[in-house]
Order: sequence, then C-alpha cells, then structure tokens
Amino acid sequence: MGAIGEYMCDRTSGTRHAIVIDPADQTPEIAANRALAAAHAGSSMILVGGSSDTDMDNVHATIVAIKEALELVTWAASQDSDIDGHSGQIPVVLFPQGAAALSPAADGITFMMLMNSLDQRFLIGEQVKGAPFVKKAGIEPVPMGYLICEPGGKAGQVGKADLIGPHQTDRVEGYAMAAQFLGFKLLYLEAGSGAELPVNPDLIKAAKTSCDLPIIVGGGIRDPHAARAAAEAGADWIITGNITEEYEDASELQAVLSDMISGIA
Ligand code: 1GP
Repeated sequence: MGAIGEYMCDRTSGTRHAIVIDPADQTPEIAANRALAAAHAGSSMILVGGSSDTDMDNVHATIVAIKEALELVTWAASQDSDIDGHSGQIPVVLFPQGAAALSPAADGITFMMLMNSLDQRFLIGEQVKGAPFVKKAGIEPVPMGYLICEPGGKAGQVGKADLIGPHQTDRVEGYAMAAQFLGFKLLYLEAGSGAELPVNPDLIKAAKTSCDLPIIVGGGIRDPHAARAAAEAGADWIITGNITEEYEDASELQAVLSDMISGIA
C-alpha cells in the first residue's frame, strides 16, 4: 500500500473525520473555503465526489482549488512559526461516481466496488474503464468495499443497490468478510447523502467484528450525537457531506465541525 492507503488505514489516532465535497453542488472557490474550514476544525481528509452531475472538469477544478488553498496554509506556516501548518497537509482523495469523474490532481482515489449493486457496471465495469486513467495519472488507488444501506438516497438509486436493511447484520457480516478476503483495505457503510437516519450502529458493530478493515461510515450524520454513536459502534472514519453546505459562513462551519470532531476523538 502507498502513503495514502497507509494514512487511511492508520488506526493509531482513533476515529477521524472527513468531509465529502460534491463538485456538482458548489463552485471550486466555495469548495476550497469549506475544505479549509474543515481542515482548521481538525478534519483529517477531504473526499471529492458525488452521485450525479460530476465530470472530469468540475472534479478537476474543485480538487485543484482545494489543494491550492491547503498549500497556502502550509506555505504560510513555513513563513510564520505561529501558524499551524498541519491542517494544510491533509490529503484530497477522489470518491468518484465512476470513470468519468476523475482528476490527476488528487492525492489518491478510493478505488471501490459497490458490493451490493445489482449492476455489473458498479461491480467491475466503471473500475475497468477508470483503471487506465488512474495508472497513467499515477494516483494512488486504495481498494475499498462500498455497501449502501437503507435508505440509500441517490447513491443507492444510481448504483442500483440491493439496500441493506437496518437489522440485516448477517448480510453485513458476510459482505465484511468477503471484502477482507477479496483484498479490500477499507469498508464503507453508506446510508446515502441526506439520509434521515444514519447507518444503524448495529450494522457498524457487525462489520467491525467480522473483519479487520477500517470502517468508514457516512450518510445522514449531522450532529455530534450521531457522530459519536457511529464512533462508539466502531467507525474509524466519520464522513459528513450535507452539513458543510448548510453554512454560508466559514467560521460558523468550522465551529460546527470542531464540535463534532471533539466528540469522536
Ligand atoms: C457521503 O453520504 C455521505 O458518503 C455524506 O452524507 O451528506 O448526509 O452527510 P451526508
């Protein structure tokens, strides 16, 4: 595994937080401001992707803008020892809807299989299409099993997922074991962006006890209580998306994320 995979799989720092930025929902400039607020709040990674309306152009422009903003923090810290440059060093990682939404500027890519999709396209088709781009661009792929749980939202619809019900712990156990046996390095449990309820903590526990992979959880997590419940159930990463789009003011967003992050650390 390369540096990004090692970073994502490192479990010495407790549960970490990442935001997902959807390039279809915001300009690159706004995305960069939100990413900066998250970095200053203590987020450990910026994921870039969405379920629909992302393409090479908006994904690339968004990643470039975020990386430039983070690099400025690092540069400012190198000029002034009072500035903490740590937040400028978090990775920007692709979390793509498919092969048509990639960028060579990313630090890495969650190279994923939507394991409970009923469509060959999301099991292996998009991966085969995107692999040559990833290789040529030299982006580090981090192999990841992706499971969509109810309600699933747009990701579930677009990905034609056979959604996992909130009490189907046995299904999660089988998928978690298979993910490890297939060589994935991470397992992502998704409830869908904007989900009314996040992934049931029982499903997180089932995944955690069935495999040795770091568990990523996202979808419908919008307050410190939900983030803590996921962390206590065994999530190694908590992902939030929508919440970053709810605040116009970057310092307000930073405060909200800080609260959430201090509750899971
Ligand atoms: C990304 O689904 C998450 O995987 C984001 O969900 O937008 O509900 O935070 P939210």
